Amino acid sequence: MISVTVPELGDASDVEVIELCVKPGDRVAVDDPLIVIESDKASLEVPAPQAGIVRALTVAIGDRCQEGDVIAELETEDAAVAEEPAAAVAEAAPAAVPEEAAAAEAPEPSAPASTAVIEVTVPELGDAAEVEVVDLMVAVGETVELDQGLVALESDKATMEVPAPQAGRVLEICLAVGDAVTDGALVARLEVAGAASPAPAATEAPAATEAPAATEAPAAAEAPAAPAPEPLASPEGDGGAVYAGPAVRRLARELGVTLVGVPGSGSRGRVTKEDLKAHVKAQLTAPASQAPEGGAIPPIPPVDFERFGPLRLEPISRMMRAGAANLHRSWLNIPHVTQHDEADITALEAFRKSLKDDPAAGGAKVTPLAFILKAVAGALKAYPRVGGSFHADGEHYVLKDFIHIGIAVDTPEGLIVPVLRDVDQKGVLALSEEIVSLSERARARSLKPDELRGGCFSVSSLGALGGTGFTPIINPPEVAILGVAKLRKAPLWTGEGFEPRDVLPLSLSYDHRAINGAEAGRFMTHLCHLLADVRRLML
Ligand code: CAO
Repeated sequence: MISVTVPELGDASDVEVIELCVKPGDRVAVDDPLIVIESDKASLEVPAPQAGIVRALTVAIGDRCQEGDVIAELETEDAAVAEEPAAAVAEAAPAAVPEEAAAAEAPEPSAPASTAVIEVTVPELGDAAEVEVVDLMVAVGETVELDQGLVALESDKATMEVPAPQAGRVLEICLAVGDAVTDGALVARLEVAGAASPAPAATEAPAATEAPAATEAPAAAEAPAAPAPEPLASPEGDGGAVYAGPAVRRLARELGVTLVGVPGSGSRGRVTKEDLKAHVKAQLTAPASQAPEGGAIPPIPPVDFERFGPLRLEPISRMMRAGAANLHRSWLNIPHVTQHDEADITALEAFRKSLKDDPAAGGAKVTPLAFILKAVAGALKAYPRVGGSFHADGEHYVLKDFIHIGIAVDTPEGLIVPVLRDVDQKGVLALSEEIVSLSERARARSLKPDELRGGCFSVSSLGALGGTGFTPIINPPEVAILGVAKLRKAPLWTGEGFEPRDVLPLSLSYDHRAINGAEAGRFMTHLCHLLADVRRLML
């Protein structure tokens, strides 16, 4: 029989038991989680140091405990072995300790031979005296790359991330969501490769690496504290925003199941092994029962890409993940239809080019997009349903007495859609300046939350890049979006002959539940009409 104790807790003196993963009488394998404990910074599972039978749990949910407190009594599979002094076991039967267990239980070499601990602080905040911590983007124990965001801060003017100044491992996060901080406040401590650190972790490391894993294992079994706390909510891979422990993640990997979408029944929505098994069971049985209705979306089976050649893994940014979820939601919920048309913008282009030398334009960068937004505002005034939304009550349609239009901006982190307000009330020059300002700030990730909501309609312009047309995906709760492709010279029939004209391909994707084909057709005809004669934009 061995006593399982609370592992080393780093800075946390006191943790709360938030979940019991086993009950007395349960048979557990090595590394199976026994309980889950949580400090204010991280959560971790206390694993079974050896395979065996749980004889007693000595804590209950809500209990607070400290490093070294006994949490369970475990009758190991080989009780005789367990009763031997740790060192003797190691000498007598080093091979009896499974390699995996040895690795898991040996005190983790908490620092490579040459490491340093660095402190990351809040950088210069400009004119903002104080900012609020709005997101912790990493967890204790996580490996981070150079420039990876650690925390997100928000003032009343902007949001910003504090990046990792070096690649390394997060030892401590020193802030909590909701904290108000100023320049120089300590954000986190990172263990990084480099000069030997005076931190105790670094000095202990060589001893840990020199000691053979098998010799360490039984000793570790008495104090299963050794593994570094693995964050339950890891931002990597499939389990991005999923709250699940390492054992569940391991099982998910073994089964080839993504944890996203697995409903968690544990404390605070944590996904347990039982949840995962139930999910797999449901997935296996669902196609048979749902196939005739065609309601189930067959999952794309996971592929072991390594079989086909060498790989590199690139982290998916938070923005890209959020964008992917929005696009998927839209694609699955909205019956999209796309109406294509072409606008003759020869006169518009002549006028736009003339603005380059016009002192009235003040040297502003004026692209076709500003005119397109102005024309869309005119078309939305004439066809307000296109700028409307379904009401959440399912019984009304919302018609808006304002015209706010989003523009899709391509950034290195992913697509983002800032919104220009009251487009119908602004001139082309003001809109041009706003497009430049919003797209620059979108790429610098300094848009305010309010600048990202409230749109009635979106425009996605790939005109600068090329292409003859594409079908954009609607940005809900909006019901329509305009895709703009590259302007080209084309011969157009004037009634008397062909003339070279500037032709702009446009594609309107619309929600067919909200807008019928005739209305979409009329909207596009009106839009093209407005673009063909810029004078009409003044009306
Ligand atoms: N046809 C031909 N040329 C075009 C054009 C069009 N439809 N639209 C713009 N251009 C020209 C501009 O006039 C400019 O050239 P000049 O400087 O000589 O005038 C050049 O292309 C570059 O324009 P831009 O991209 O800097 O500016 P913009 O106002 O057209 O677009 C913005 C701004 C933010 C929308 C754009 O930078 C962007 O991010 N586009 C990508 C949007 C996207 O990814 N959509 C896909 C979403 S679905 O996945």
